[in-house]
Amino acid sequence: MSRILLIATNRATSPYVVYPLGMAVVAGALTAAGHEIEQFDLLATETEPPKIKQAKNEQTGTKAPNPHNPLTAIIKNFAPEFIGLSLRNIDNTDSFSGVAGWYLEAARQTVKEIRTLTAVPLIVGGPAFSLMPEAILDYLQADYGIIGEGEEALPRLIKQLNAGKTPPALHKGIRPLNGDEFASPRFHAEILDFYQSRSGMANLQSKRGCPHRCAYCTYPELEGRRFRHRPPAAVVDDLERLKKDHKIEKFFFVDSVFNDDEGHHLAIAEEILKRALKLQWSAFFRPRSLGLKELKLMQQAGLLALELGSDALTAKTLAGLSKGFTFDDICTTHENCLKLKLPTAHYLIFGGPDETPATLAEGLSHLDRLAGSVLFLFSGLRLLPGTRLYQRALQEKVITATTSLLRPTYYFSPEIDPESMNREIAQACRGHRERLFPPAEALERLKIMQRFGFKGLLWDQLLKHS
Ligand code: B12
Ligand code: SF4
Repeated sequence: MSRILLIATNRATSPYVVYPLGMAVVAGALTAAGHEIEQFDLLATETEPPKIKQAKNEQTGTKAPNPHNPLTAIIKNFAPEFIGLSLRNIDNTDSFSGVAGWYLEAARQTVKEIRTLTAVPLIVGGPAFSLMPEAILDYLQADYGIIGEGEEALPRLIKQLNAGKTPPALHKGIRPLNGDEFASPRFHAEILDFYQSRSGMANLQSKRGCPHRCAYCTYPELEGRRFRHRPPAAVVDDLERLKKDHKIEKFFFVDSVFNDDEGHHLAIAEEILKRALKLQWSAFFRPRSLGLKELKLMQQAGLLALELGSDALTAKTLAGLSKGFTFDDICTTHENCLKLKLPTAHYLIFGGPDETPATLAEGLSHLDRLAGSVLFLFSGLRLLPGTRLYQRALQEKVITATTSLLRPTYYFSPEIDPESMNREIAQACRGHRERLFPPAEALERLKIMQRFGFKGLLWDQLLKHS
């Protein structure tokens, strides 16, 4: 058995800080396989306790390993035989952001820093990594990478390395795991405290996969094209444990889409109700088939607010994004939530496939139909491999087959001028506190709320205070 140090490299703090759940799940699987695990979170340790500055070597000007630096200290004291890096985000997917919204350079610096401290194999995984594994492995100069879920693939790679084999650099699970094979996350008390004190929420996954085929979306590529459900009892065991051991009562379900036609979301709600757990939770929803009965059941079980992937507000742009639902579906969902006083946020994307000046005008005129919701508006779509939008962008010669997508490249419909579109969107948002555009300005508003002590999703409180 081996000593393995897992490091969460994510330092993003918008829209709020999110607990490194992927690392915790991998830690759960490795512990179950009998390994000795330490978990280290860069954001938490750099923020609290206050960052300990690394001493500079006076002669060379290079940074000498500082024994008081938390990363140095953990590598020295734990003496890991393997290090696993969890990579959550490549960038912030905001077309207005420049280099500040790109996170891979910082991850590469972390790899460099680790290399000055130890020569043990470095293994990378996580959703960001899995989107472009070859390019990211090469960029980071790490040794191995796991594409997709880590529970089975990582222990297998470690076994091979311990047996003196020379496995290839990139690995994948033998097959997609069944829902009852997903590891239960091993939450780290101190890391959890850090995230709790800032966001007031923990996170959990109730299933993986998505059968829908939205044109830009990488989630089915990352998690598979069918739902794989964790047994509701296992999910609610985790919720119960978090409540009992860590006093956590607010959660976000990180499922790609929480409501599914097979009703697993309702089974989770029923299980929470059966155990009479007092919890509050939220999730991403698809604005279709969310009737009053279903919403009421979830509300009774603690559903606090819904984040809706509505994406577009005209028939043409909904079809361009292959959403598989209509503007009427969006309005029905919206009205049902209003009836139950359930706060909602709609995510909307302008400038996507088939956007024209006419659809823009129609879409913006439909914003009023969503009054009473928070609207997060985005301009352009981050192009990522493995999506249908990527193929379309190739056909439309927005990119070529050799364009590197490591640095963000955005798709804008060739039928619209992005700059004038952005001006029109900004104009439509003026005077509406709940219409958040451009994204950076919206996030700044949420940050101010954080400074005033607000926690949780934040946008739901924006609604209360508008
Ligand atoms: C839920 C979610 C959110 C929620 C999180 C809520 C919460 N409280 O946790 C919200 C809406 C807040 C959010 C925000 C953002 N998100 Co988000 N989010 C997701 C989503 C759907 C799930 C992430 C998750 O928790 N998965 C569950 C865990 C268990 O799975 P996992 O991390 O993938 O871990 C598994 C494997 O990856 C692997 N693994 C993980 N770590 C490691 C480490 C090693 C060593 C190994 C071997 C394996 C391994 O094994 C794990 C178990 O099988 C993903 C898309 C997706 N379907 O993955 C996007 C995703 C991660 N988000 C993304 C982005 C961009 C963001 C934002 C930057 C967007 C923005 N501008 O606001 C912010 C950043 C927030 C932050 N502070 O970091 C991108 C990242 C890619 C990219 N383009 O950079 C993704 C991939 C979506 C996409 N666009 O493709 N997000
Ligand atoms: S946008 Fe949502 S519903 Fe569409 S494919 Fe992605 S996860 Fe599935």
